[in-house]
Amino acid sequence: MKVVHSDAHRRHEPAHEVQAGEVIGLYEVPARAEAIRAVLAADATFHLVDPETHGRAPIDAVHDPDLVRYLEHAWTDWVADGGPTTAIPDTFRHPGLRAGMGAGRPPVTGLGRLGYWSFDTATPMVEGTYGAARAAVDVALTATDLVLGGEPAAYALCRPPGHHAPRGAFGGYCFFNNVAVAAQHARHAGAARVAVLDVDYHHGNGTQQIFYERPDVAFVSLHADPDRAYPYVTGFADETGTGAGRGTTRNLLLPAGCDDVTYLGLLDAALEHVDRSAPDLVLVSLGVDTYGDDPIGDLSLTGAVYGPAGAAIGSLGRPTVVVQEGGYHLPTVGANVRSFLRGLMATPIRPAPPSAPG
Ligand code: Q9C
Ligand code: ZN
Repeated sequence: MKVVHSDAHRRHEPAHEVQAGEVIGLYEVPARAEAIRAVLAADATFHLVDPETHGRAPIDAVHDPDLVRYLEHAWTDWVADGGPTTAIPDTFRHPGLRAGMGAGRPPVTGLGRLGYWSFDTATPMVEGTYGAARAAVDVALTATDLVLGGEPAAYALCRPPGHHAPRGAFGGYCFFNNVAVAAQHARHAGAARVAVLDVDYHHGNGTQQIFYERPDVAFVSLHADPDRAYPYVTGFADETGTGAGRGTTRNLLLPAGCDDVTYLGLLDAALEHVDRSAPDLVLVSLGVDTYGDDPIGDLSLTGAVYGPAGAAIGSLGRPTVVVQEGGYHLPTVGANVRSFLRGLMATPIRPAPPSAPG
């Protein structure tokens, strides 16, 4: 299996994040991606390849172009405003602030703009962040091109992750929604129907928001109940899509302490939704923060779950792009990703249908 990877992620290394009002060490560290890469590089089943540059157009097709333009200049704005070496906002665009008064005008200072486009304090930015975020999109797009070109499956080692970024905001360690940009790119390249299966511990609120009204892109997510877990305000079972996208979104909730057997049963239920959407291409948002020892998760999964989980997804028999999201337990993150990918490869997958210009 081909593994798409870029070194650009290393320059996204903020000093800290703010969680529940406290300054804490970063969870979403460069060592995560380095650990995954080292484990896969040592296994002859996997072949590392560089991403190809796709430019800004595929990102603008999914995100508010004003957000993309903001992120491009965010660091320069921040420095011009006298900000310190790690940028974290202190004032957010809460809908209640201007309720009934119209949209107003976007702020002009670096600090003001940061809170205008961000939705949390967990997503610090540094000088190398924008380059890393752009490279992560290229990693996802290149892996998608490989699968559209006939590879049965490919792995995008994205960092920073993407699934929390909606169309017009960033947060949750995510800047651009890598998997959503890849899904839209696949549609544009000729895949008639695409499904995103999100198995990160957290709800993929950004991906859900981007495709909520879309009949052609299904979103199925298996995650910790938002009544106890980030992002708290999305990911409930009664969110099933709207308008033309009615019924194309599905959320399945995991209880605290969820074990391997319960998990694999719920994954099967999620896979029924994926299969029913009859996708030409499946994109998996893979987070291994579902692991029992993950520092920000609360499930009880063991390392033995990831092979069978990958195999269950592989048994759909559909071309599959795996996109890395979360997973913060450094000693096991590489092994768990490897187990998942090897499980996925255990079942033969039909190649994607030849792509037609869309
Ligand atoms: N007390 C991803 O896994 N902080 N993002 C949660 C919980 C933000 C996770 C705080 C977690 C973001 C891609
Ligand atoms: Zn997560």
